Amino acid sequence: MEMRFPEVETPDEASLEKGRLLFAGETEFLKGVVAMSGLPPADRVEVCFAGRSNVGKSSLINALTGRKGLARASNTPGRTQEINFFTARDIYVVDLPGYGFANAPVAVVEKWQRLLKQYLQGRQTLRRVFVLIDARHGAKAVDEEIMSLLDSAAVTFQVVMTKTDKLKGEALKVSLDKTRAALAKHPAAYPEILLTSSEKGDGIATLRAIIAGIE
Ligand SMILES: Nc1nc2c(ncn2[C@@H]2O[C@H](COP(=O)(O)OP(=O)(O)OP(=O)(O)O)[C@@H](O)[C@H]2O)c(=O)[nH]1
Ligand SMILES: [Mg+2]
Repeated sequence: MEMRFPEVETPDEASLEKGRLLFAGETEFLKGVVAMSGLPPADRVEVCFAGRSNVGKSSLINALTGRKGLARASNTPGRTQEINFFTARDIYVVDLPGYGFANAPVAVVEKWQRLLKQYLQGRQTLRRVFVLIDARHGAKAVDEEIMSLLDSAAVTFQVVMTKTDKLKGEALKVSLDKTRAALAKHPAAYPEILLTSSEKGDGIATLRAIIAGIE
């Protein structure tokens, strides 16, 4: 049977408005966590952004909230070094350290990776993991590893292609098709793929609506 992974269609007006409202208030930084014991109480819906270092996780959170400096983004891979919790009205939005290459000592990177995996597998209220993939590079071995981990833990994830402003039409389509093919092997994958550009704002309203629709 052929499996299809469609792109996300534009949500209806009511969903877009719900998404806009979710991020229209002050999104606050709550805390940065370096150990499982530091996690805030699991008492509300939580979504997180995972992906390789430099893929654009922090930039995407800034784009969602419309606040450029909220999550620290940087050209230096490995910028985000803690599990950072933000509160958008009644939900937690979580920025994660990148996996894969990071400009930090090996022992430090291993410590983050351990924490990251514990968090992804063991957080009861984590409703959806957004797995960010650079539209130019596609899914790499480390992405496959994280997606398999999420399959095993039965945590639903949805792929978000980032930096789509860096690719033109046909190249973007090729990258999207490859990513679809990679997703076919992952039972925990949400079927629709999001195309975003934090730089240009593409896909941001849609992502807000998706997050607002998660219960
Ligand atoms: N052109 C373009 N550049 C982007 C986009 N999103 C992020 N970037 C750039 O990519 C670099 C990395 O962005 P970050 O948001 O810090 O990436 P990250 O995934 O949080 O990285 P780590 O915290 O190191 O894991 C920065 O220089 C951003 O300006 C985008 O949509 N388009
Ligand atoms: Mg970051």
